[in-house]
Amino acid sequence: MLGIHCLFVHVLFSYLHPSRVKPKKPEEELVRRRSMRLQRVDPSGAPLPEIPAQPDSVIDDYVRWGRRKEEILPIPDTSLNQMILTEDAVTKVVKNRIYSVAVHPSESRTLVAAGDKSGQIGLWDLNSKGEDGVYVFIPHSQPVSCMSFSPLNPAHLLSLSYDGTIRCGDVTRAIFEEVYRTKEKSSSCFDFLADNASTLVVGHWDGDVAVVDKRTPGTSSELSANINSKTIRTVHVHPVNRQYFVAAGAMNVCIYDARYLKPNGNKPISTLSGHTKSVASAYFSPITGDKVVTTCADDKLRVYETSSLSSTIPVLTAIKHNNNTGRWLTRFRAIWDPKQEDCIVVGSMARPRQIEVFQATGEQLHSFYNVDYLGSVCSINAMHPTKNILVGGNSSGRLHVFKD
Ligand SMILES: *[C@@H]1O[C@H](CO)[C@@H](O)[C@H](O)[C@H]1NC(C)=O
Ligand SMILES: *[C@@H]1O[C@H](CO)[C@@H](O)[C@H](O)[C@H]1NC(C)=O
Ligand SMILES: CC(=O)N[C@H]1CO[C@H](CO)[C@@H](O)[C@@H]1O
Repeated sequence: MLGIHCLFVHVLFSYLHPSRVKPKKPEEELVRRRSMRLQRVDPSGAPLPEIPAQPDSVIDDYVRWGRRKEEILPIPDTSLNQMILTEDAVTKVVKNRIYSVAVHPSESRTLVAAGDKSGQIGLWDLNSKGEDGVYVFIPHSQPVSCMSFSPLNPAHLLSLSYDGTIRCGDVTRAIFEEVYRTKEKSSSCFDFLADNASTLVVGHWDGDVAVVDKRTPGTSSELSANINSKTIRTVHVHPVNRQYFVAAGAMNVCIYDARYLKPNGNKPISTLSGHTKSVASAYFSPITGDKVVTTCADDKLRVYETSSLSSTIPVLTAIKHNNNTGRWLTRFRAIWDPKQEDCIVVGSMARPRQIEVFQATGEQLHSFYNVDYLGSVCSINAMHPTKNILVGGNSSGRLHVFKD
């Protein structure tokens, strides 16, 4: 009924074996190549010693991309109270400020990724002890602002960078293939248009969007469309009606139909009105897409009702939220818990340092904090699609993982 999206994929996720990758000098890691092999480095950038080759350990993993309808959590969700942060769930995974995080959908292993300001991607396997579980790659030369594991192949991590490229990293082989490259532009965000990840919509800082088909040869887009926005910070595809995407940028947040995009003169289907400063993000609610949450520099999170798309959609709820992260911290982006329809998760300036959870009505449901192990603002957060796992990234490369 609600278009609840659950795809059951049996995968053989052959375990990371970086020792098989020949080390290369950092100078060789030039972005120009279509495909790159990368060495293992520690988060400060220094190469790690080779570890002896080991037989591939193959994990028969069970990956799901969403909960079954009967598993969707009731509201309010009390399982949030069971999620805690322990000392061993805080680690530095990348060198610099975190711009993006992603959680691998595996239900048997906890595997999280962070992308940083310098172009590093750190992958952390929490089932390995301490820093042994951290793998760092440098597939980009500028901030990695958007990442997602591929729904088609869970060993693939797609990453987008301000350097204008999207790469598809096979993390088991440390090969990062270029799937998209813009000409003289900088990209900000992407999302999968087709739910099998064959096509993508990509946002650019100059206000254009591109549609990319991974199946066509080369690394250019099928279409580049000017959508009359000064800039685009996020694009996000409707979870059910996948032709719709919401683009957020300057002060405008608009919904478009990807089927009718053309190079110029595009008109939005809907405009989400009321923002008075720049918008950091806009995301559809995960199961029905009936709501959108935005994060704006006017100190408000706004929730919109998008079950029917009229040309102007007024604010349903505005939630006061201090956005003043200042210059040195990444801006907040409120996300939805993918396991439920009505649960907004966002970093916070409040003390003790915490990650806040709101209902779409504005009521605060919960806050994640731990005075011993969470001592900083987590600007960028992500949640596991089926398990109780929340990852918060801070502005010096550290991840904090709350779980039950
Ligand atoms: C992915 O989806 C597209 C559009 O829905 C379809 O044309 C294509 O055949 C699919 N590809 C795979 C590998 O399933
Ligand atoms: C990130 O977190 C670590 C550990 O919690 C902390 O030591 C560091 O100061 C934090 N960085 C920032 C920029 O807050
Ligand atoms: C209303 C308000 O104080 N908004 C602030 C949100 O954060 C940005 C910087 O991160 C400030 O410039 C705004 O003044």
